[in-house]
Order: sequence, then C-alpha cells, then structure tokens
Amino acid sequence: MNDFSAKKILVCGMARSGQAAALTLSRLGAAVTATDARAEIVWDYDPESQGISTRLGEDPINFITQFELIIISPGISVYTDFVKKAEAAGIPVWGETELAYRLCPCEMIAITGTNGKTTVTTLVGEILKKINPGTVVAGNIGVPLTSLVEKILPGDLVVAEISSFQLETIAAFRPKIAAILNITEDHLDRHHTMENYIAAKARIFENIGKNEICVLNYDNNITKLLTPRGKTLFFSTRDEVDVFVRNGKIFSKAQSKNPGEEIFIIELSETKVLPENALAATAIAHAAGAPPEIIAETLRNFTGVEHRLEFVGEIGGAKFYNDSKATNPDATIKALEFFGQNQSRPVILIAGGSDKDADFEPLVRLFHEKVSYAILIGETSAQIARTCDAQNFASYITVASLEDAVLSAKELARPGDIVLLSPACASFDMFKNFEERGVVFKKFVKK
Ligand code: UMA
Repeated sequence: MNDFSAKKILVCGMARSGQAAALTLSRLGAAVTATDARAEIVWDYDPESQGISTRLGEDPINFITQFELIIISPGISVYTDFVKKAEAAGIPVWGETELAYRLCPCEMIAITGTNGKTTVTTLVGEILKKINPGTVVAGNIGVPLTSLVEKILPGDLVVAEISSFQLETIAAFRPKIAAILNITEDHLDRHHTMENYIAAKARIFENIGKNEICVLNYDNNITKLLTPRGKTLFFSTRDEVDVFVRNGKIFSKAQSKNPGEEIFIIELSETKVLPENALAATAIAHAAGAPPEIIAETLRNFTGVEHRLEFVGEIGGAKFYNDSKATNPDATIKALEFFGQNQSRPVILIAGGSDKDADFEPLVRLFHEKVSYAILIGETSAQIARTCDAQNFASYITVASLEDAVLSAKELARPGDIVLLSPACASFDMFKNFEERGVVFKKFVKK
C-alpha cells in the first residue's frame, strides 16, 4: 500500500513522529485522525487547518477498527491492547519508519545497535555528504524521517538511525545498507526478554536480498552470530575481518574488487572517535562508495555529538563531561573504559535515572578499578546502591537531584579529576528526555 489518498488512517502518538506522519499523510490526501493518550498536545501546526481530525485523551481501542491503516509512534509498545486489537482485526499497523520508507524516493542506509548509533549515523552522514550533497540524516537521532520525505529527491541518500522500537513495526522496510553496531542488554521494560530485543534489532535485515549489504560487529557475541541474507561485512578491533585494526591502523576490504585487497584508512591515534565507532563508520561509508581519504578526513576532524562524552568545562582543575545519552549500563561501561584508556585516575561518576529493568552488576563490577566515587540519583539509585553493597564498593552517595549531584562532585573532585555524568539509565523519572537531562547538567556545571 503506497497510495494513501482517501484512505482512513489513524496516527497514534502526537509527539515528533506522529505529528510528522499525520501531516504528511494528510497532504497526500488521506483522511487522517490523530490520537494520543494525552489530552493536551503541543502542536507544531494547527491540525484542523491541515484537515486532521483529533481524538485526544482517549484509548483508541474503542474506535480503532474504523480505520484501514494504523501508524504508531516508536514510544507506543506493540504489546498495547489497542495495537493487538488492530492486528487481530487484520488492520496493518506500521511504525512511522515504515511509512517514511514507503514514501522515501531514494536509497537508504539504516543503522541500529544498542550503543554508538547516533555517533556512527552522524559520522556516516558527514562522510557521505561530501560525495553526495543530497545526503539526509534522520530517524531516532531526533528528526522523524517522514518530516523530510517530501523534500527528498530520487538521487539523494538517507542515512537513518533506527531503534529497536522502530524496527518492531516495519513491514517492507529494505535499506540498501543495514548495520547492527552491537547488541547488549537494554529496553527490557519494553521488549521483556533479550530474545525479543535481539529479534527486533535483527529485523533490520528482514527484507534484505543478496545485493544489499549487512554490516555487523565481529567483537560482539550476539551480532557476530547473525546470518543475514545480504553481503555481510564484519568490523572488528581484534580480528582481521573486512574492516579491522592492525598495529593501530584501520584497514578496510569493504570496497575490494580484488579479493583480499586491504585499503589503509587512518591511524586510530589521529581520531577522537571510539575505535568501534570509527570501524563501523568506515565499513558503512566505504561500502557506500566513499573514498578512503574522505573517510579519514572526516574521522580526523570529528569532534563528537552532543550528550555523548561531551566536554562541558573545568571547575577547580576537574574536567566535567556530559554523557547523558548513556541510557543503559553498557553505554556507561564504554564511557568508563574510554576514560580508563586516557586517564590513570578513576572518575567521579554521576549515574542513575528511570528504571528499564537493567542489570547493573556488570557496570558496578568495574567501579573498583575505574570509579573513585559514584554519585547516585533518580529512581534506580537504591538499586544501584544495593548492587554496590553486594560488590563491596563503598564509595558511593545518593543525592536527591542532578543539581545536588553536580555540587557533590564539585566538593569531591581534585585537580586533574574527571567528573562524568553517564547515567546508565533513561531520564524519564526527572526529565523530558536525555537531551533535557544533558542540557540541565551543562547549565548546573556552568553555574
Ligand atoms: N503515547 C500514547 N499512547 C501510549 C504511549 C504513548 O498515545 O500508549 C503517546 C505519548 O503521549 C506521546 C507519544 O505517544 O505523545 C510518544 O511518542 P514518542 O515517544 O514516540 O516520541 P517522538 O517525539 O515521536 O520520539 C520518537 C523516538 N522516541 C522513542 O523511541 C521513545 C525518539 O527517540 C526519536 O528521536 C524520534 O521519534 C524521531 O524519530 C528517542 C529515544 O529515546 C530519542 N529513543 C530510544 C533510544 O534511543 O534508546 C529508542
């Protein structure tokens, strides 16, 4: 179904994705109804003047069967009763990503993974913009792709960050290059089991044929074992696979016409990007046709993304970093390992936030070696504290707010220390999203 004119469509969830989907569908001539569990919505436009009907503050279960197609936002679980009812009635339920894919006139590169997605998507976008100025970066990175599809031309290229929530509701979605950067425990409150989470991620390859490219991390126990239908390219910091490190240098065979030909890309010491992310971006961009010198130049000049190991400022000789985007334990482990490489002194860590059923034990095990003080905040602070007790890590305190955490860190820090906000948890207990948490942290540090 790619012709939406006169179709009765219900768009669920009126935040960024839903508003973009409703507006685009209405412009395409569909009879759109927009719904949200919330009665109060901050609109980017006036729905009425765009011909969009609204049913707010209601459960769509009572009217869902009146529609021919349901579009849901990534924030709505596929286990929700109204979604199940629509499926049982045979009504197609797509995510906003599936809709965007169907409307997108150009080829797409899709990037998923538990961690590193935003950095790698940004990097790949930066590299490919240099060979195709019509490259568009969108998706889970914060810009719903449906909001851009009307302006995209057939010769353009979309580089999309795609989450497991978005992959749960695809149907025909078929990118030209698809990558899974890594899979570690996350979002178990939504997916319930690791098996479901892995299955959702693996759907990025669901419709891929033998001419499409699948990029996978060979260092990750889960992605290493995936066997998609397409041409598979592995990257690894340890093994000499398709894109690999030898003597501190990245080499790629991703474009090799002659079997086994290894192309030198860059010395790892020339870039601030984490090796795993640099390798992933190299594999994807090289497979997409980017020349080695453009990949190297971009990696060399890349200063990072906001809320990801972002340097904020210095107080009394201690350096404060914002890693608010670390919304699961593995992301925080990666941040601690990053500072461990460059810094002999352990870091003062601010962690905790809203609960996603995460297991904090692997993270807390690292504290003895990498953390001098843990300052705990939010809904999960008691759970992390119990894990510290069980692991005999006594150097932690619990505080009531992020502002108190910054003040405590300032008291504890000595010149040369690193203070790192890397929460290992989502932000929804105290903030609208991780972006707001990062912005508030930066504001307190500057204050
Ligand atoms: N809602 C209902 N009924 C429900 C549940 C929710 O009506 O049962 C409504 C809420 O009231 C709200 C809307 O649905 O109005 C929620 O929408 P949303 O959470 O999908 O918000 P968007 O602004 O559209 O953001 C989504 C992604 N959000 C999530 O996946 C939770 C954003 O990723 C993404 O940037 C954006 O689309 C653009 O593509 C955020 C995220 O946290 C950053 N992603 C997770 C992550 O990276 O770990 C997956």
